[in-house]
Amino acid sequence: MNMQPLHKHMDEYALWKRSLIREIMRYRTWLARNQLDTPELLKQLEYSIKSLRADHITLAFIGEFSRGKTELINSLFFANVGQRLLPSAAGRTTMCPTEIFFDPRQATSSIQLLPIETRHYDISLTELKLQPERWLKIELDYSNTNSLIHAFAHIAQTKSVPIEEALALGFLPDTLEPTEQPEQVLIPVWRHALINIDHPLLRQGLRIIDTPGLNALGSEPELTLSLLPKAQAIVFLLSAETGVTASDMAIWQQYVRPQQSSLQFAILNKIDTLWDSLNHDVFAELSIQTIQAQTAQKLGLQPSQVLPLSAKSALHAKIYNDTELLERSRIGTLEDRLYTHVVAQKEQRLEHDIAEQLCTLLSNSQKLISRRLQLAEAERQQLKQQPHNNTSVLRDLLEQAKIEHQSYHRRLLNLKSNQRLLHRQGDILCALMNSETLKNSILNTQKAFTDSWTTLGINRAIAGFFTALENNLHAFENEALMANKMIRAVYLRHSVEQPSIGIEIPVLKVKRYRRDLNQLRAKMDDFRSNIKMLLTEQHQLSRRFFATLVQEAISQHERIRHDTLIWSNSALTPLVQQNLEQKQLLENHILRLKSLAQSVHSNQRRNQLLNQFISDLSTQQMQAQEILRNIRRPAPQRRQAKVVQLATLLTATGKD
Ligand SMILES: Nc1nc2c(ncn2[C@@H]2O[C@H](COP(=O)(O)OP(=O)(O)O)[C@@H](O)[C@H]2O)c(=O)[nH]1
Ligand SMILES: [Mg+2]
Repeated sequence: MNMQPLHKHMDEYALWKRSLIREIMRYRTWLARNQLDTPELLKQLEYSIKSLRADHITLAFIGEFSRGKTELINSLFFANVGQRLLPSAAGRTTMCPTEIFFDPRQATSSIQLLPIETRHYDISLTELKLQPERWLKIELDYSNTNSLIHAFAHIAQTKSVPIEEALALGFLPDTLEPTEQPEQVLIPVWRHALINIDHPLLRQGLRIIDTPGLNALGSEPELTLSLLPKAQAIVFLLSAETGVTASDMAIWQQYVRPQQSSLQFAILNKIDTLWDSLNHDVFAELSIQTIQAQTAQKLGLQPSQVLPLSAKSALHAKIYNDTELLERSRIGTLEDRLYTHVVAQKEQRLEHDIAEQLCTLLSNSQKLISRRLQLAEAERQQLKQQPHNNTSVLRDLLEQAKIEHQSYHRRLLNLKSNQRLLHRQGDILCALMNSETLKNSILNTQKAFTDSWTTLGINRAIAGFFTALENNLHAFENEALMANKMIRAVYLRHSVEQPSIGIEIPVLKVKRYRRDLNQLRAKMDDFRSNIKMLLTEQHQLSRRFFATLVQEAISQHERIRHDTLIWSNSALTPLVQQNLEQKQLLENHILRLKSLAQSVHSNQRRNQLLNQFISDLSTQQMQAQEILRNIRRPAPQRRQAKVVQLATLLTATGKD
């Protein structure tokens, strides 16, 4: 098994992304030098660079309090601090959801804290993140570990308030922690924490979400509805000490399982408590295996999907460089899985979204240059064979080139009008995802909410809202069908005219939107079936609905509009680009033939000019070849898989 630490892999991943960005920039320069840099293509390349730069890997840690989530985060990522960085102790420590990341745009490291009282306003967390004045900001001094630890201690702050106030803030009655005073309960001081620190792994694009237990998941629905779905992986923690309790099960079923788009890992933490009670290694191993199997069965997983480990021993082992203990903690297995599953999935997505598309564009440019080179080579041969009659040969070649040039010119004009049609269709599609339409339907629902005095009325309002969303998506799908028909027809026509095109037809993919909407429907149905239980106060119910499910509908709309806009601007780019490149090169070719044909040139001078041109073309081609080769280089993980394969092959051959 590959036991290399996670940060090494993240380094490789980040390096690979950076090399892709570098190659895109080189390609941009190459295009400019060859006068092939069209605004559409430049926009597309800019977008690729931006998405590579903004790429993140988000890991969310979920589980009941005291399962060791924070300890695991400390041991996976912050052991280099030499101490326990994030507060972790017996009982409840992490009181608010905490996002840890590095934002290079901010001048200093900081921790930002959102007061719990903001729950009184009808503002979603997403919006609050855009209002820095509502957060308490504490600057962090990264060189001083103690001051860091002191600042992080804020995450654990609690205060005592009357029960009614806790309920008004949205806490569910059965999750409240009593205090010594009657009628008073403990609640977190902060609602959410954002930690921005400069740390090698975070710098490479890793984001971590630490969560408190069930109480926060239940009272901060936006967390489950908008923050968790953005995570590539959810690490669900259990403790070998307690096994799978009822509240562990509730978290697993309500919050982890439904996040189908992310990878899920179930961790059986604190296996060191089994070492203590059973000194003999064989017994300890057996009892770990037994709990692992039981846990897997309860969660409906394969035993191999439950990873036993000890976060505490791992942290200790890393701080004190104890390799034996590190091995025993089994943290390596999790690091390995995070790498082989999470990073690999990301790599594949980037390869598919960015690298493949670039390869198509580049290999087209390259093919074209090869053909021009062949042409020039043929000219040179002709000139060599007919040294006395070369002006008429050149004139023939010139005629041929002009005819070819005409045909590209016509195709480009055609494409331009297709592009106008496509933009119009794109406008129609975007108009369907217009925020005004959605806003109206939200206002209607809001009114229906306030006007209804019964569960039934609210139920109807929600159903009505969903129907409006569904009708809208239906209309969108119909329009998308038409747009895709058009794109297919254009591409097919061009591939008949130029069989060498070999470009995958970029249709607008709409299936995923239906899937997203179906997931939203499931959540809304859930919400509706829980209304009776939740109907403590209508205002709160409504606030919860609008801050979460409606917010999600809004972001789905935004995502669709964003995708559609990009699509309608870029769907024809490969075709336009290809024709434009052909036309451009023919123009250069014509100019050159004209100048060669001028009678002032001696044969020798003609040969010189032609040689010069052939050598220029070869250089350009070599450069394009090199960029292409670099972009084609497999992502680190695929590369490694190849090396392993090769090594196995070599050993096998060696044995024969
Ligand atoms: N024995 C043992 N204790 C652990 C382990 N991981 C965490 N703990 C302890 O469990 C308590 C709760 O840990 P914490 O990380 O705060 O849990 P969280 O609430 O899930 O974030 C702390 O006292 C930790 O030291 C472990 O692997 N073994
Ligand atoms: Mg914690």
